Amino acid sequence: MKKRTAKVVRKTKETDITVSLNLDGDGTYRIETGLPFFNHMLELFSKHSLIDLNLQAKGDLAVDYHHTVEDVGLALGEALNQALGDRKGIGRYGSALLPMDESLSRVVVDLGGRPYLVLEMANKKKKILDFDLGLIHEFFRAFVVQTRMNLHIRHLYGADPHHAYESVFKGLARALRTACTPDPRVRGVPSSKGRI
Ligand SMILES: [Mn+2]
Repeated sequence: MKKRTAKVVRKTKETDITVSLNLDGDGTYRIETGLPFFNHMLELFSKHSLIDLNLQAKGDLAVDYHHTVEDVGLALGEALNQALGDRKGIGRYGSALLPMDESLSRVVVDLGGRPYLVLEMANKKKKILDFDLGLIHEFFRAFVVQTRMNLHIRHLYGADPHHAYESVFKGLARALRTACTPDPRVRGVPSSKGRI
């Protein structure tokens, strides 16, 4: 099979980001964004998607965490889009119901090329330490646009914000793992239109 890897370097006045990934990996990661909670979420994502991920981001964290989180979403999405190539032979769809203690999330993915995000969190907590959880919305928005994916995330219930977001990121990992995996019965692009 053709290698499904990508490397993206994204450098602006606000952030300097390098992402390398291997879609057909075993979930090996090296992640440093300068934001421990965000690192933790991306590490879970790599581990459970089995996507090898090396992500190094240096951003203007002294201004705000916003630029770094959003730009990591852009760079990661761009890398995923590149690694998926022409998307021939993939399953295209994937979904997961993922629990983390008292939390449950439902995550549904379509790699059909049309960017869309629905994100609804039953957990309304705004912060974990000094990390504004609203930034996760910015991350996913950037991510779906660059990946060209439709992503529906619904955190159904659960009081602890750490568990809530952990179930979301693990759910994304599992759903994406299914959607990216080649299906030997799929010939060409998995769309009746003939292109994605
Ligand atoms: Mn944790």
